[in-house]
Amino acid sequence: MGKNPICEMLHIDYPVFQGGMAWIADAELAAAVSNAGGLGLIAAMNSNGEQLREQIRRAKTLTDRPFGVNLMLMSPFIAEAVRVVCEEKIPVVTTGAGNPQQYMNDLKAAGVKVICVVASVTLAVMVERMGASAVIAEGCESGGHVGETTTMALVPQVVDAVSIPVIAAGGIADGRGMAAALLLGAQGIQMGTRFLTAKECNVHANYKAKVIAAKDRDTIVTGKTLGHPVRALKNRMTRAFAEKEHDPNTTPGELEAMGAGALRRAAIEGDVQNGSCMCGQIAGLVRTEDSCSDIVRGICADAKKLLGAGTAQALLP
Ligand code: TUI
Repeated sequence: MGKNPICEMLHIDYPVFQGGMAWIADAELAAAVSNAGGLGLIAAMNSNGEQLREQIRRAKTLTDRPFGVNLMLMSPFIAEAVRVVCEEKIPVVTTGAGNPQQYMNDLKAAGVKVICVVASVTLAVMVERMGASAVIAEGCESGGHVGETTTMALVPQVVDAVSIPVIAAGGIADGRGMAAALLLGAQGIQMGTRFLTAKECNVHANYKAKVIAAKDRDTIVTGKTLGHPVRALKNRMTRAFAEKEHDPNTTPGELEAMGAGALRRAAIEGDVQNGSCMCGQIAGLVRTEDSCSDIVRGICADAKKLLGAGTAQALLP
């Protein structure tokens, strides 16, 4: 068995993280991914401190394995979420959609490992200096909030710029994607879209069905004019949003109002026409609803085969 630095650091079997999908990544999904030997993460995004604590305690009843919390830095509840993570002795957090600087000291003082999602080399270097334990280099193929650089271009540039481990994200949903990421120099992967259709994922069935039906060109990025571009499946909502966004008479407030509550509408209520079905470009490859265990083990086994015995020995368990 090879030694993978991310597996060693986090006491997990496979270097596979589940993306911290807002309104979707709950205790059940996180526990299922952790039970499969990967790293499950509860999304703190839509929860206040006490709701997050409830999810954390629920996950603790569902798994004895390590799991983490994803901190969305634009969340109105971010300060409470950081406090609860420290109090509940969560071993690792991932951060996204911003610069984690102001929370870094508290998290590290509480013994929490901080792994930051970055969309640029600049931020990767900054968070390494702040004490991040690893970075997740997320390309713009991802669903949700995206940067501008593709995974193929971003990952090797981040790998060369930092000395901490790099996890690749964006556009990865099978063993081929994982093998490619490892060859680019990443030491692990994070997947959102693939886990969105997992059996243990509680997202609304309409949302899952739309992801499974999606083809390669079915996503679009909207919200660039607001400063937070978001990738989601094309639907009535994204068409209306894109139209408004290109109309010079539209105010930013009107656009913000259109976006508010849209993810909840799709993920919880199942309104996949008027809600936001955030999802990555790799959706076209995701055709089945599988268990988290089949996903994690299957992808690692396929990647290992593709890489060949020598390379695989060094990179995978
Ligand atoms: O955060 C994500 N994906 C998300 S967050 C989210 S919730 C949301 N809903 C509506 C509007 C906006 C967000 C849905 N999906 N991924 C991690 C990620 N972080 N991707 C890109 C970044 C990123 C981008 C710029 C991180 C830092 C950054 O720069 C910040 C700085 O200050 O330099």
